[in-house]
Amino acid sequence: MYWEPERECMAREDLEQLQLERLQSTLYRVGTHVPFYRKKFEELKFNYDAVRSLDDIRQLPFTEKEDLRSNYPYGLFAVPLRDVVRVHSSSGTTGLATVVGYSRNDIKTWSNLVGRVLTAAGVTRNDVIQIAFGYGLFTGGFGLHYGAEHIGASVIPISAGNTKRQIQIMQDFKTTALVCTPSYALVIADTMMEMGVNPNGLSLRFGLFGGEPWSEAMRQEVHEKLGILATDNYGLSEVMGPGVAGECQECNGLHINEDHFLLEVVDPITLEPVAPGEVGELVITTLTKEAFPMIRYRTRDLTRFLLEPCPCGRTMKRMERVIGRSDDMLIIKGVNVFPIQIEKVLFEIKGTEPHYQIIVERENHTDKVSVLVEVSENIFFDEMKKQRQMVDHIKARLAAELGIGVDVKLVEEKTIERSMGKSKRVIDKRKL
Ligand code: DLL
Repeated sequence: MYWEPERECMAREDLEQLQLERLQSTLYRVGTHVPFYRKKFEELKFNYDAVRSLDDIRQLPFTEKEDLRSNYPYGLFAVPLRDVVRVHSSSGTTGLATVVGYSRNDIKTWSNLVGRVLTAAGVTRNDVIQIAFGYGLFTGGFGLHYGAEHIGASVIPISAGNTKRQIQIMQDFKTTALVCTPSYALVIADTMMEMGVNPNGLSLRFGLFGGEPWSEAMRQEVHEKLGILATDNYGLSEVMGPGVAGECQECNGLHINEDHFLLEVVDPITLEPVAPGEVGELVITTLTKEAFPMIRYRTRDLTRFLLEPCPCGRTMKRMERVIGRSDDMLIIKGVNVFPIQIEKVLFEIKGTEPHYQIIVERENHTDKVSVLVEVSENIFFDEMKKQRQMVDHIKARLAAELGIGVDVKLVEEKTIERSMGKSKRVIDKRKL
């Protein structure tokens, strides 16, 4: 049930003391070894010896993606390259790549934290775990792989793609846990149907999904189609990769590995802390990373802390599923809209396929949004009148959810490109 109960169920007071000690040593390390931070601390006349409480972190500057780019490739490393045993990189969808590094201890910590996430979701050494995340510079494949080996599960490092083969292997090797992005889980489920494979005949019990935002409605869909317990897990390469936070079997928010990361939720405009339990941008400080420590990294991910204790007994604070990135937020006629809100509605409507895309264009200086929705064959080939009714129905439901009207277009099954990894939900033609 727990991987490290002595940590995961620690008394709050002890946890905060540990966080403070680890924060102090992290600040000392970056202040002495990373010129970028040394300079920032000097400019601010910040004396890291004076840090006496966790709240003192608010005196520190934020670190942004741009800082990683301008110190490309190794400028922010806190150890010499000979002590780095691994590098990963996030290409991002825009701009230059960023590079992150791990010492031998960092890899151990990482495996351990992913071990916690896997255990919380129900995986044990008796499981056969199929890792359908890409292996490579992306942290998903290797991160989950090392964690799964660490807890003694049997790992199938199949990587992403070749969906029919995934299903064949799942049948032959008796996979019990599937690890991939939630959108790829749906692609696998649909391909199973096409192949006439009944998921109930498989050994699959758990699905650990992460790497991209997904709605509760999508979780239900995956659960129903694959007959598994689907949990969410979160992380980002800048602070480690997967293993930052993950859901337990309560499926109600992600436990943060707080002994290794200090999380804040701030207002993305004022950069001040939001009121407890309010939504804002997640800011993360690493507390144990050796090779690549990060101070107050602005993730751009929006979420909130859940303040209620969790029945599972873990004392580590939970965060709600990430609703989206501030840079994915659409402003339509002045209203803020996240793709996940559109997803929620589409998943609730009968006859739509769980595949959609949002197109944003600019016409006469105003943003125009159209939602392309795949519908099952019988609806697509139905008479015009019925199609029209379907479009009106979706439009009305979207308007009720979002508070503004958007255009809806029905498209045939398989029109929208399937993704093996992170799916691209929004096509922004304004920037082209
Ligand atoms: O996606 C790390 C990861 C891999 C986490 C596999 C979980 C499982 P990056 O490629 O650096 O790292 O992308 C990080 O992906 O800032 C979020 O915007 C998004 N993201 C990751 N997990 C979730 C999630 C990995 N569970 C970026 N829910 C993050 C919502 C997520 N968004």
